[in-house]
Amino acid sequence: MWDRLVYLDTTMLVPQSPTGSARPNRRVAVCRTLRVWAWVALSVFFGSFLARAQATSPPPRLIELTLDGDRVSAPGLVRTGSAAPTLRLAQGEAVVLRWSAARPTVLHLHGYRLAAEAGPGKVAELAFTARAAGRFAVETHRADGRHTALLYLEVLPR
Ligand SMILES: [Cu+2]
Repeated sequence: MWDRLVYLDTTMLVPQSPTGSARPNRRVAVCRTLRVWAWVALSVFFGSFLARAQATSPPPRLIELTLDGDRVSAPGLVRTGSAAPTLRLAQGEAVVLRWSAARPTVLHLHGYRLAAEAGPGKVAELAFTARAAGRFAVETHRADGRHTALLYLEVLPR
């Protein structure tokens, strides 16, 4: 935040007169100083507001998933027949899907455009806030080009 403030205000810190003379117009200089202080006051105000908002938001829900072949296991999965299981989230919920996989693969969450690599000794994390409601596939993308739906995320609207 301070970097941006300094960047925005470097031109204001060196008052220049509109006529280009070396001696700046006093009213212009005062006006620019007031603008700098207005920026400082606004930055402090919004900075404290942001810090308070971050302090009150709960930590993301961690969901640990294990991939064995194309079979996913995790607490809270809903299975219906042989189709890929469903994991339900509430819209607005912040989650981290932490994947362990026996074989190297890329996990791709459609709709949210998130992907991460998992494999032996490599845990993948898909971290996001479920802003978009709907049903979204999580696919495994293998090195041989095969894409398989492992899981569906259902984000239930509030
Ligand atoms: Cu995909």
